[in-house]
Amino acid sequence: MGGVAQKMTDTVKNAPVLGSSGVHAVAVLTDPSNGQVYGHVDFVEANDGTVIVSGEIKNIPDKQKRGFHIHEFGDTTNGCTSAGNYHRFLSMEFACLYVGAHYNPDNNEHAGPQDQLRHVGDLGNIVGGSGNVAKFNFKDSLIKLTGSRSIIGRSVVVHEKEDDLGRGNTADSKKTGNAGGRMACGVIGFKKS
Ligand SMILES: [Cu+2]
Ligand SMILES: [Zn+2]
Repeated sequence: MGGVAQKMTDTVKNAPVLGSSGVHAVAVLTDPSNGQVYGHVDFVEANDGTVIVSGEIKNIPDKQKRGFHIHEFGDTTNGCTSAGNYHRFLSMEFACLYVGAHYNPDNNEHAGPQDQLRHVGDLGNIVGGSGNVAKFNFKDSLIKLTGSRSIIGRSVVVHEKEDDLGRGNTADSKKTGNAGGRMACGVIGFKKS
């Protein structure tokens, strides 16, 4: 056996282990306003129902943390942001019109990924590493790629500051984690397996 058939066998052998749903998703993150922070995030549903989140984001300074969330909407009509000064002039409610606030189907307060009660979209922080690249690979048990709570069609946002995980003792801490503006975002779509 050789040629195409052999290649296909090799492809199957080397394929990642599919989860219960077999659904893979990806978000390609950019910042339409300056393009400095960019990268991609992959999502794979594992057999135990958790979702493996992996990827890399460029231009996150070494050892610095940046808020990392699933936001409610996948509408990047007006960028992420913060695009220019657009959102800085508007109240929080208006800023939520496009990619929206953190995905929060249970109406909980903002918290960290390890907390029992949190926004579903609260994935905490990513951390810059060597070459100012944030690389990550972790599991989350609240986000889903199938069913009524699927995150497909929503967006991933990287913020300008560290997410305080709801522990900042300010009103905003329990809403946004005081993570500041939005540096990059991308819509979560189906990925070819
Ligand atoms: Cu966010
Ligand atoms: Zn949140």
